[in-house]
Amino acid sequence: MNKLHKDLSNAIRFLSIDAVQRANSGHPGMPMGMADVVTVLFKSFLKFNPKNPNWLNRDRFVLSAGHGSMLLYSLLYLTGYKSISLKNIKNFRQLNSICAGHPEYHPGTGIETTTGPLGQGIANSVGFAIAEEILKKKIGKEIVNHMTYVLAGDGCLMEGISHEAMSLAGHLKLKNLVMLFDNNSISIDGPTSLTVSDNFKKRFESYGWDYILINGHNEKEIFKALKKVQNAKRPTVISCKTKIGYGSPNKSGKSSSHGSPLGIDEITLVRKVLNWKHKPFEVPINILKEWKKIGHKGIKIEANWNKLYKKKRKKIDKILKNNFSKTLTSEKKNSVKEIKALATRKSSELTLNAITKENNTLIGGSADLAGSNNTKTKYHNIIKPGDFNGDYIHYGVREHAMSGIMNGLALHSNFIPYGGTFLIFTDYCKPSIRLSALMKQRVVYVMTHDSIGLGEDGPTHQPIEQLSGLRSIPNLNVFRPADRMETIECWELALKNSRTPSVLSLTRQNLAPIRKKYSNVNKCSFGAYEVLRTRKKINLTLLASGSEVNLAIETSLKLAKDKIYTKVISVPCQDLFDSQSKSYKKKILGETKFKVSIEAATTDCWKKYVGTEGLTFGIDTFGKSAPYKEIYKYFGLTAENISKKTKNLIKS
Ligand SMILES: Cc1ncc(C[n+]2csc(CCOP(=O)(O)OP(=O)(O)O)c2C)c(N)n1
Ligand SMILES: [Mg+2]
Repeated sequence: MNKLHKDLSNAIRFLSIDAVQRANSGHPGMPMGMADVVTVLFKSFLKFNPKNPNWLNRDRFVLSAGHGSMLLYSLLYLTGYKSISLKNIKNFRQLNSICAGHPEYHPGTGIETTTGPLGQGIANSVGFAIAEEILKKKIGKEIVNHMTYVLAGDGCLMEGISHEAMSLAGHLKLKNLVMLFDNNSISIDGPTSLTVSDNFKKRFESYGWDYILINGHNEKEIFKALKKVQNAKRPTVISCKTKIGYGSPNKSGKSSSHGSPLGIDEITLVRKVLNWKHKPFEVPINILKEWKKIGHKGIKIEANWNKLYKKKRKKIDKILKNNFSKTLTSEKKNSVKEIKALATRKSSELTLNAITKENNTLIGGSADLAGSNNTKTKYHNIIKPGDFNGDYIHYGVREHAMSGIMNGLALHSNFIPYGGTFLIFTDYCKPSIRLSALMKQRVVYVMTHDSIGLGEDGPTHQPIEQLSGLRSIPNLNVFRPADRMETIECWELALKNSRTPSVLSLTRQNLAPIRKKYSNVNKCSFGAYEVLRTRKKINLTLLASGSEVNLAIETSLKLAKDKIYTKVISVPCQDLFDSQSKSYKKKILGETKFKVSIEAATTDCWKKYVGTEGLTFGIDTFGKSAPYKEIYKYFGLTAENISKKTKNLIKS
């Protein structure tokens, strides 16, 4: 083996070994096994500039096997990224270190996405690759022509999301996507023969991927495979046969090197085997220089690219600009002219119709429910295999991959992805929704059929605990609009919040309009606001969201007949309401002793508002299969039942 290659890859190995040992925690096996592959990739193929990690046309390198985070930190440090110093590496896994246990996305650091939950990085990388193709179509192949490389292990490929994402990538013929499969046949419980007997070649080829099998420790084979994929016609898996913990005499090839420090004695032996005579964390100056040289190459490459970019910059900026406010304002003005009852999924479609007319950056889609989620508009062009002149993705029945792919689309550049399915199937999207929130990405989840109001499809399809679960995810706005005006306002908030993902929970059934006047203040931005009061001085506060706001109004009017006076508060977004000022919250919640909530879902997330004195009306069991009005009755969600129980409460 070439001496330089050996030195370069051993630098990665020993930084990883030493950092894990010092932290007394972490995963040395994967970086030791994949060091050869990534060395060749970074040295001879990857287009990147450590001095500008945000360069639009950089190749994306995604570490889906996030437990091997030290591999990424070593590469970033060695090639000269400012984000990662040797001191940071010595602080691996310590509080607030950029070198966190698993890679955590921070813009401008070289860490392209947050990984660790296995398989997510694969879906992200499909999103990156789609984004590249779309952007290339929009602004030209001289400006956008980069690759996406994703490093995935046995674990990533066992996960369901890998099947969904790779199947779609193959279908779409994403030739700019390369997977480096760390085919070491070891995972935590031992050899993968315990759990997997897939024929990888057949598996990937059946998706429409090319498959190249190589020895992942042979520099020449690695080079040849990477050279080949530069002109691929389809996505490619380079299956790298590697030894986990390469170089460790007692632990290589064994799961014992996967996730614990090797131990001082073993590390001494590895130093002997790999002939590495340097102290912990010491990378000899000549080797460091070689690595820095590799990083340096990108400066010139980007500078040349910049000459082209500058010429077209104005045009590109125009293409990538997001400006929805005017359109949304005129939508709001239009909406008050109509007084028809509408499902909020339909209101969402009308909003999307308006904003997709001229927009370049919204990328719509749905997991095989376009007609039910109302996500596709007449202005969309559909993305097809090998044809990326579009802005709408038919994700197929692949909710999890859709969500992970949307994260990739959002991370790539200026795109704002939105995708639909039924609210019940947020359970199939949840790991990726959580990552949208953690990574502060503007991804919009359009979740329709949001309660028992969907009717006959029954309890398997009726969300009950989903709203409550989603509301408990930090940095996620869960919107449940009550009519067309609120739907437009919620869309406006979802699009404006560039660092918070949103779930739009929308009805299948029609809802009568509540807001009949145009207001230039976005009332949903307060999270909760008054829509009705039956007298100046009131004895009760009724809180409701979405389809139950009309029910609250009906109840309120009924109670007024019995001289119980109320105000009705629409709560389109608990997350935003919870972040309002103390005085605003007091104004909403502090006026009456008794408070009552109504939402056709679990009641726990309303208890914080109604307190011990109040009542919650909702559903704390599974739904029912029947026409929806009957189900509402069955669960006591009627003005009659609620007003009766409320009267008793006030009298008590
Ligand atoms: C979704 C998910 N499930 C479980 C884990 C815990 N986990 C981390 S690594 C790993 C095994 C991965 O095996 P492989 O990808 O082959 O990695 P290697 O041991 O070869 O480094 C598991 C189960 C995880 N991180 N994510
Ligand atoms: Mg493995």
